[in-house]
Amino acid sequence: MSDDHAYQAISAYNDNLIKTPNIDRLANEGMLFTNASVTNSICAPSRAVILTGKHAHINGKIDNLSPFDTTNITFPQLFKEAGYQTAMFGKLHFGNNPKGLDEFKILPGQGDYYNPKFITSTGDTIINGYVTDIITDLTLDWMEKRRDTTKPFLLMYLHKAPHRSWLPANRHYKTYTKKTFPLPSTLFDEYNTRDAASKTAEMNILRHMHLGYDNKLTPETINELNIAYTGLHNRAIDRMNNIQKASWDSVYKPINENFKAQYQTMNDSTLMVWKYQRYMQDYLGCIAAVDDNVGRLLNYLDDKNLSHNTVVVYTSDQGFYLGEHGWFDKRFMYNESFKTPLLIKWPNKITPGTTEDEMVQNLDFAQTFLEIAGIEAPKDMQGKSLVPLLKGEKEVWDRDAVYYHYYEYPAEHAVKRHYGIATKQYKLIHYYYDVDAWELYDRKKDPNEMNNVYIDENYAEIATKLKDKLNDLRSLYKDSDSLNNHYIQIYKDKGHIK
Ligand code: SGN
Ligand code: CA
Repeated sequence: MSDDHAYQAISAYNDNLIKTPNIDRLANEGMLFTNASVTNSICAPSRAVILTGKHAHINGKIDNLSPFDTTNITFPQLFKEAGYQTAMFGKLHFGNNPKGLDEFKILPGQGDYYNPKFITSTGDTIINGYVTDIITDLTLDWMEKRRDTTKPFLLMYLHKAPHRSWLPANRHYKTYTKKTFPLPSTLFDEYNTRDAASKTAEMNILRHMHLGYDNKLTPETINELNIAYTGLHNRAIDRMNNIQKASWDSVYKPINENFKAQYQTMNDSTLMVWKYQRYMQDYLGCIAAVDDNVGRLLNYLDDKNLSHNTVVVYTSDQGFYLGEHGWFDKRFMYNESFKTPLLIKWPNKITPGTTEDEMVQNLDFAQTFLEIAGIEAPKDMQGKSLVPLLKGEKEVWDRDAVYYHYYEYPAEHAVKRHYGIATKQYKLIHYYYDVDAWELYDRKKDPNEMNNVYIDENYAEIATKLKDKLNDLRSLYKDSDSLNNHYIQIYKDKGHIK
């Protein structure tokens, strides 16, 4: 799993931006899910849903800020009880250590790209190097030296990349900073048909992405150009040692010089395009290292003759905006952050090269993994095992809608609280708490979700039906207005809102 990896940046889904031959191997040798989504598009809540098989309102982890309730049963605990050897390496982002793992080495919070610190069961340690390579080194070290070959294993290999603030490895920033990427058709979206939530969100590349922190202009450049200061200096860069920093400067200083030379001639639109290109260069540069390292791990499995009976799953904690609607970040129920990559390889069970467009969610992962391993899933898990889909038995799959609920507001990026329902054809979203607004999209006619048709008379009947269905889903998953109020009250108690 990686963090904030948009499906648009995996060549098995879309090869306009980057080639990811190693991740693509999982699609070529297994199944590519084109309609996989999350239930709440933000990091720690997504991980909690994956681990517990329960929606956020049930497992309690509604946002990145609240603590994870460790009385929840997580699937690694069940694997361990069933005799599996279990291990986790990389980013968890929970504030507490994982349960049910024989060994873990995890990053504190978001973790760092360069010379990162790791939390282990025996204390903290700083490891020199680049985080994506290190997480793989730790994983392969465990596989090679401490894996008990008499037992089956569950390994959670969790990248920090490509999370903000996007610091690529030296071998990748040298090439990616020279590239130019195609602009998304909705880069200059002005949110005309949408409700206030899109207009007030703070994740527009032109207005909210920081020239310093995100785009790597130095404080000196920003001062010299008298730019009203937007964003802190990127402290993550300060972790580099002298050699790493000298290499970084050899590439990023010329970028600063080049920006200085053109700044006076820039308008909003050219500045937007410049920021988008800088964003893509660093973001995709981070993904290039993820892809290299996925290759290392897959090759290891091949070399040790483990591939034939190992299930490999690649996913992200959510999707991400790569300039669509002018945005970066996630949180909204619109496609780019609602959907998440999902590629699964299961030799002799999945027909290689299959594409599956059924609506599946991260909510389904725990029950899927448990069924694959022949372990009984607790009755109160809320997903559905994907095993029938993996085996090509589509006729037993009867899901026609999925549920979504985002909570973290007021907070960074200012995305309002909302819940909604998606079917293959439509998406209905309700923004609540400080607003009461509905949006409806015809996903088939309007795949970019540019036209909110909620007030269009032609869609009145559809809207009513979808509202009924949304209510049914809320009852099925035991969500309610009183739970909304409960979680709002927690923000009030903590002083996040008045
Ligand atoms: C950090 C980022 C945000 C991001 C959240 C959540 N800001 O706070 O841009 O939305 O993480 O991301 S930063 O200034 O610290 O880079 S998540 O993937 O962990 O949910
Ligand atoms: Ca994330």
